[in-house]
Amino acid sequence: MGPYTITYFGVRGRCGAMRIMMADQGQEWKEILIDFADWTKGDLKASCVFGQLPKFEDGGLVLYQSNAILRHLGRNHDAYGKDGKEAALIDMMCDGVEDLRLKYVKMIYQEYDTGKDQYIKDLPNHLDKFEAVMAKNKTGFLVGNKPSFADYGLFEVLLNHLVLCSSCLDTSPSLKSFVEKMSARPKIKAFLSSDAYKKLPINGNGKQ
Ligand code: 6SG
Repeated sequence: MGPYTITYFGVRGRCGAMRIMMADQGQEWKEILIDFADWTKGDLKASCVFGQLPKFEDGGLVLYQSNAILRHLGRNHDAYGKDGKEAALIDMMCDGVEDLRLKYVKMIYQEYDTGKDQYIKDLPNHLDKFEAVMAKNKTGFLVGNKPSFADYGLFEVLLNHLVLCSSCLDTSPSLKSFVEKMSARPKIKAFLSSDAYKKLPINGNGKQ
């Protein structure tokens, strides 16, 4: 396994969850931060399978697509359930997190000024679904009894939503407790208070 390298823009964006996951798993990684001027030259873009970042390297394995990278880390670090059934449920939750992330990203990048208030009003409808799963499982994680890659994804997207609206979890006690417990895990706590994490904006357009 490894060494791991992330190549991405200087934002949390699509790498937030994988960075938190690697930190929590005690895994070190290298960062190559790309500025937009270099990106527009086009050479790196042309070399990326889908013309996009992040790019993730695990030794000689080169991966694109942030959720594929999270899954790979799940396999490498035993964070993909205890059997096939748990793995299927974790996949399902990861896709649910992706749906929420896409709504968030659309609002941030395309309709922040006109759509933010409505987005916040609609948010309980989306968060309720995760609240129900979390409450039902009773372990403090989405599936099984330890964090999976879907938990890191959910955790990171919830952190972003708390910046958007600090009261957004007030009616979701299980999610609130999940965020508190994940934030208090020693390696996550250390990472979230590091300069490497704090210096990066959440999104590429400065909105949050
Ligand atoms: C952008 O969309 O940062 N990749 C992005 N943009 C550049 O030419 N499905 C995959 C996945 O999950 C989505 C990848 C994602 O991995 S992420 C990409 O490659 C392109 O398409 C969001 C992000 N946005 C910031 C950004 C990049 C270019 C323009 C806006 C850096 C920040 C501002 C300027 C440079 Fe900027």
